[in-house]
Parts: sequence; C-alpha cells; structure tokens
Amino acid sequence: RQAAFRTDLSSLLDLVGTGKESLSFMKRRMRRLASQWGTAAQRLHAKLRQRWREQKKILVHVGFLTEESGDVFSPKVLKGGPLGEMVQWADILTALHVLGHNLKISMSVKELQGFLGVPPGRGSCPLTGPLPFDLIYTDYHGMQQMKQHMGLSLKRHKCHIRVIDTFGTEPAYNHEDYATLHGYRTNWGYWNLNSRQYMTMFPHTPDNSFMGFVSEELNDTEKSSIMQNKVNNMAVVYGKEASMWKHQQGKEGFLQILHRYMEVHGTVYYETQRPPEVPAYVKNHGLLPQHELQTLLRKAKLFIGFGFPYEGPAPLEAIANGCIYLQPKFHPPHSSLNHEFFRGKPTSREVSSQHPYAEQYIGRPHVMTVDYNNSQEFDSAIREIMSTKVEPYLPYEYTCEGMLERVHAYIQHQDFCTPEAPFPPANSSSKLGLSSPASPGPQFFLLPNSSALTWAPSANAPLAWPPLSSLRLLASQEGQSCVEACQRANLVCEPALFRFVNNKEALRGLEVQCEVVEAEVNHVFPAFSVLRRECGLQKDPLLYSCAGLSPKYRRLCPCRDYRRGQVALCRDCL
Ligand code: U2F
Repeated sequence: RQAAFRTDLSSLLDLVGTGKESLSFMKRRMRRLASQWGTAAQRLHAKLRQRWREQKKILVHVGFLTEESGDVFSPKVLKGGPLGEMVQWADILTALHVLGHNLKISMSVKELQGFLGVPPGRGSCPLTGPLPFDLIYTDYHGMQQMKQHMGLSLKRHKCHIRVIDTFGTEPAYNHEDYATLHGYRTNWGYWNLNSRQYMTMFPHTPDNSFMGFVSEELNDTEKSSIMQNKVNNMAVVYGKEASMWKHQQGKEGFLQILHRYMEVHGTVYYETQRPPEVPAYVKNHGLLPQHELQTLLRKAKLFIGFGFPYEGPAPLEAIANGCIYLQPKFHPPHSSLNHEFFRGKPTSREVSSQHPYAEQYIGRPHVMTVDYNNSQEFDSAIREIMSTKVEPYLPYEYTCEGMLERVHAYIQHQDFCTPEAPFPPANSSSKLGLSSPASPGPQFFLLPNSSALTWAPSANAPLAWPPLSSLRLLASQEGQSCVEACQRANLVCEPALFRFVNNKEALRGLEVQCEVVEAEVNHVFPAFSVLRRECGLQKDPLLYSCAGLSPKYRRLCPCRDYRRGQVALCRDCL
C-alpha cells in the first residue's frame, strides 16, 4: 500500500494516551508544532513528485517511559529533569504519522505483548509466527523488555528493530563476542545489531543512523522582527536544574564577568525559594513551558552554556531564535574514559565542547566555543557577542521537512533483513582499472578522483544504499579514524559502503604494499601497516566501524558525499 502524507495530527494525539506528565509534554509539543509539520509534509510531497512510498506497519515501544523500567523521567518533567528524550520521541512519532505509516504505540510491557501477540509471562520463543510489524522503534530499555518477553524469537526478528539511542553505540561495543574479548562490554548491552540500527539525537558517529528531532522554523517576517527586537545586553543561561549551575562556582567566576556586561536570565526550576546555586542578580523565571522559553530566547542576544547538559536540543532552539550560543571548550575532551556522565556508555567518542554539533556543524557567528578558564578570552567573547548581529538560523536537518525527508529515506531504503551478496562477486571478472569505465570486461573500476578513489560501477553494479556513485575511497593517517579522515576531505564516512572497499582491489587501488593480506575480526580493519607491510581485511561485517582507530594502522575509509544541511543523505540518496 502506498503511504499518503497526513497533515492532521488528531488521530496521533488520541494514540499517545494520557495520565503522565511526560505524555502531556509530548502532546503539547505536537500541538504546538502541528502547522509546521503540515507545511513540511506539503513541501516534501511536492519534492518527491509522486514517488512510491510503501506504507509500513510500525510499532513504537517507548521503553524508558514504561513503569517496568522504573520511569524516572515522567515525575521530573515539571521539575527540571531531562526533556531532550521526550522532545525526540514526540518528533519521531509525529514524523512517522505525517509520513502516513500505520502506527501503534506502546508504553507498557502489557501493551507490547498485546501488539506482538505474545502470551503474557516469559518464554524462550513465544512468537512463532511472523512479526506483525515491518519496523519496531524502541530504546535500550525496550530491547531488554523484548528480550525478556520474546526470548529467542527476538533474534529472528531483530533486523526490523531500530533503537533510539541518544549518544550512540559504536560497533566494537555492539558486537557481543568482540566486546567481551576486548573490554568493550557495557551495561547497555551488546545486541549484535547492524550499527546503523541505532539512531542518535545528533550526527555523532556515522556508524549509527542520525535520527534527530526538530526545532521551530521562522519565516522572513518573524526573522526580521526578532532581529529588530533583540536586547543586546540580555543573556539566558542554559540549565534548567540548579545543579547545572554549580560549574560556575569556586573559580573567580565567568558568570561575574558576564554580569558586568549583561542582564542575566535563568529558567531554573525551584519549589519555593531561589536555589542557592543561582546568584541573586540572576532574573530567574523558573522552568518555563516550551513556548514561553521560545519567547524569552527571541529577546535574548546570548544563550550561555555552563558545560552541562551535554548535547541537548536547547542550543538549537536558541540559535533558531537568533541568539548566539556561547559554550565552554573541553580540553582534554570529555569521554567515557575520563568523565562520569559518559562512563559506561557504549562509545569512545571524544566530546570537545558542551555541544560538538553546534561547534562543528554551525560555528561562528552563531556559536562561540571558548576556554572559560581564560577570563580574557571569555571577556572578549562577550563583547564580541554584544556587537555582532546574527540572523536566526536552523540547519535544514533540524526542520520538520528535513526530518521527514531523512526518516522517509531510511524507511524506504534501509534494509537489514536481506543478506548482502558478497563483493566482489565470486564469479566476476572484476579487476582494478584506472582505465575508462567504458572499456569492455570488468564490472568495477577504481578511478582516481582528486584525492580519493571512487568506484565507477557498470550497468550491472550491485545495488546499495547509499548508492555506489557516492563512494570515495580514502586512506586515513595512522591513529586517525574514518570519521575524521572523511571529515577532513569534506566527506562523511559511510559504513554501508565498507563492503565495497574491504578487498584486495581497494588496497591495490591505493597502491598499498602488502606482504601479507589477512582477514581478521578487528574493528579497525580494513587497514594496513606501512611499517610492517601488513594488510588486514575485515572478517565480520558487524565490525565495520567508522569510529575505530589504531596508532599502528592506516585505515581504508569508505567516504561519501552529503547534502548541505542534511548530512545523513548523499546527493543521489533520495
Ligand atoms: C539533554 O537533555 P535536556 O532535557 O537537559 O536538554 P535541554 O537542551 O536542556 O532541553 C530540552 C528541552 O527542554 C525545554 C527546551 C528543550 O526542548 O525547549 N525547556 C523548557 O521547556 N523549559 C525550560 O525552561 C528550559 C528548557 C539531552 F537531550 C539528553 O539526551 C541528555 O540525557 C541530557 C544530559 O546530557 O541532556
């Protein structure tokens, strides 16, 4: 069945249920953004020009909001607790609904069992028939619950699952045996999924799929009225919970410096009295409903982060409302190796500032990342901010249309259920050629293309998504990951294309001297050691990793192009 865009959210709102603050928060958000979603649906519909879109049967099981997982989030919705996850789930539900899919939502284990048709209680293999859904979106809590109640049948159906995973999971941590042998086991589990089945809040590691969320988009009239009404000496502090303010205590105080120039506002939750962490000169509005926070941000010139929370939605909202976002640089960067918050998370990613996406994807003039311990640097940043004019800015990938486009592409193209054919095909006459693709015989060629090599597939090239036309093969430096190597070349690492560069032809194309070529289970392979003239290919496709790096090896990196403002998609990806 063809999926038809929906612009009316009322049936979705009925599905979401009632009785918890988290659900009310999500519904308020859905209602507030309803007209933006409607417009976005119309635009995407026009852009896709009647393209066939299959309607999928989708179950969304929000594990962290179930009573069975303890639901620590709901009671804190009105008390300064995390809202980022609720923002994202609300937007995922809306996107799936607007794209026209057939949606079921479960927020308890009982509902989950009902939808899956598994009998109550636990069993080793209770789901004998086919899975009644094409896709299941859940989170790590939901995975645990499905394991308990579906037993072994989970394994059979897991290619249909997508795990919403805020900070991301790298392949080495996801692979059960490898994680166990090499010290990558964490409490989040090692589910042996394809790493692209994990979907993140920001485009962290390209090993995972970038799901994201949305922020409000302004039209030109709204933009210019905001710019006219900006109060140049008004700052809003990022941090709705008092403990987030403790970072500014002790030291001689960047907040003091800020206060010298600007009127400081906060939206810190409090019960009866001002929290002691918040200085008396701060105008604290208390925790605000989302739309009132937007109003405050429209007037403010500066939105300032103190280092926590990491990587939330609020800075994007601030920048979208014309604020400059000022944040601390972390050196050394924070990671699961040196910081409590990230400890035990299934990623080795190094977080270079409070909000690396804002730093790397947006940057100046909207974002300034400075060393807060250097009062001179801080002082001059404040003065620069007060005298800089900026327009409200929202990257396309965080607009409703951008999110719909991306989720549409994933749903139509990502397939983790069909086994991939070996490459190069066993019987092919494929050879490496720097010759013209028009010459007879070989099916695949490696062509030098500026600094990278690219496959120039012939008519019978294997189907892939992203398509082979987007592939650029690069070798990283020693100790450099493919994430970084591709980024340096203005490309992005594409794990789906590793299988096309995991071969001797690719090594030869890069003119690598190999005395031995061995296939191993090692998350930095395919790679080569210049010194020892050793080359290694990847034996287990689950371990293809953009994030992997080793000082001993240069890696073979499948990079691809990307659309401006939509890094998840290559030029020919739609
Ligand atoms: C992040 O979670 P947070 O909820 O702390 O993220 P924020 O960026 O602070 O903002 C989430 C939403 O809270 C809203 C605001 C944002 O959309 O509009 N809000 C509000 O409604 N009223 C206010 O007064 C202030 C903010 C991240 F998202 C999580 O994944 C992490 O677990 C967490 C910890 O790093 O940080």
